Amino acid sequence: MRLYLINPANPLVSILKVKESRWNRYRVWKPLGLMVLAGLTPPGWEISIVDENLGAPDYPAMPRPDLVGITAFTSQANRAYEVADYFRRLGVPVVLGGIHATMCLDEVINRVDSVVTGEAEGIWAQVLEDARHGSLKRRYDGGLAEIGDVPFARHDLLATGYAFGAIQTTRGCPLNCSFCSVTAFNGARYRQRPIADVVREFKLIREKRVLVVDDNLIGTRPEHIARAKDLFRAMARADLRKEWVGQATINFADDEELLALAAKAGCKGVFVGFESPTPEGLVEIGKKFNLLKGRDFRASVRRVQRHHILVVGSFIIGLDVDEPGIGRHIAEVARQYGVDSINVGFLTPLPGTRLWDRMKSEDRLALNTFPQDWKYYTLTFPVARYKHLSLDGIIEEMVACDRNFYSTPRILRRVWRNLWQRRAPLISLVANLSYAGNSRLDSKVYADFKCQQGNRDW
Ligand code: B12
Ligand code: SF4
Repeated sequence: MRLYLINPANPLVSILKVKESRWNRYRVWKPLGLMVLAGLTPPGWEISIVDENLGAPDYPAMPRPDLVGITAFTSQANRAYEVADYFRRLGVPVVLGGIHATMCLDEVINRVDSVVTGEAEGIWAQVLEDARHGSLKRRYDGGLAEIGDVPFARHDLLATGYAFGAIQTTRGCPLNCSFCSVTAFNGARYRQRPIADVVREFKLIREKRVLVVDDNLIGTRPEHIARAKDLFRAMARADLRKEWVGQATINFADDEELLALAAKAGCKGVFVGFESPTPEGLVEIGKKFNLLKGRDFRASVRRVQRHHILVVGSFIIGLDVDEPGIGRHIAEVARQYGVDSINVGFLTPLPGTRLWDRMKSEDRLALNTFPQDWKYYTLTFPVARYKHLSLDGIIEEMVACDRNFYSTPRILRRVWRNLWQRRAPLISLVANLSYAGNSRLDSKVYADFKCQQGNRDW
């Protein structure tokens, strides 16, 4: 039985534009969900993972599969449906799973043969068995997996073409920020994989550099942090010789021992969600965690950096409290914090989030012809009606923010500082050049976007 597992591309996602900005080569990440699905697939199935992000596959030239499984974030849904149509026309059954299928079941169910909602660990074997007998059900629900049942991802598949390997060590997040899908999809209970499994799986990864995809690597409570320390100790003891980057909340900076252990385990960079430069903004999105009394972001960033770990700050433009000038304000605040690079997105109501419910009920989804408009739900396009910012206005804020933070002298200053302080200067250079290149690309993309969308009702 031949199984294709497909990750559809969205041509509007700028980090996939490798030709236009060669630094993006280092930022095409592996579709870990499909590698885990492959790990769950019993022997007897011949598996190919097709990542369209590596280039357009020639499906007609490929052998006919017996089953196709497609994954999709919301921004990939349109292409997922095109691929599904192609294979269904050939009479090949198509199963769609992942976050979009879970959040938009009613839309997805009419476009494929079968939908799997939730995490796949508890249900995939059943789906395959039913497919083998030609008796696929329309819908399966995997719910939340027992964390000890997460298999090793198939790191032997997709072994070339990427700068980074990928692994997951925890699932879920208790913080439930209003714009984020993680709590709705993976649950509020923070689930940690057995440490021995994580260490053994790390050893299967061929790349020297690894992305730890966890949404919140260390968690929020003392017992989470204690487990994170145990994990880092075990990784250091195993002498993995990997360099890795991950995502964490700012409490990562609160514990010197944790930072020292993370660095010893190979941590080279951490992506931190600051989200808004103002307390009002943090209250609006429900990230009160960042507001804990006495928090000094600049000191926190410094503490992380002293362990030779880069800090990438993530921010959002378009909150109800954001007024003209927010773009420059974010760039300035990020400089004051001293972060090594920033990633700024437009506030985007993603289905299944509290933000979606609120904006939809207030009739503020400007791009609302679905499924066609999903391709713009990448966080790199304004898709909603923002309280104090027009369509032109919010784009200008984004451009001003990028120009300010990624001006050539500022990039050079940051990279020089990284070199001087022995803080992953190469990764910093690539991250800065890639972000800067993409913001230049984005300026062109915005011009086209405004031509196409400007006459809609904003
Ligand atoms: C790593 C990651 C990325 C990587 C992507 C790597 C890749 N190609 O997969 C990068 C950095 C490129 C990325 C980009 C984006 N991301 Co992202 N990303 C994540 C993150 C942190 C982890 C995903 C992951 O690997 N999980 C681990 C695997 C094992 O889990 P999984 O993929 O969910 O798969 C399980 C199930 O879903 C299911 N399953 C999945 N696919 C299938 C298919 C079938 C057939 C079946 C049966 C089951 C199944 O089985 C798996 C095992 O249980 C998630 C957060 C999260 N917790 O999901 C956000 C997340 C998926 N990203 C998100 C977003 C918004 C984006 C962007 C649009 C914007 C951005 N700038 O971040 C872009 C879009 C990229 C695009 N191509 O369109 C949102 C998506 C929300 C939504 N409704 O779509 C999430 C949920 C984060 C959030 N804060 O809300 N992302
Ligand atoms: S944004 Fe980060 S902290 Fe907030 S719910 Fe999502 S994963 Fe958790």
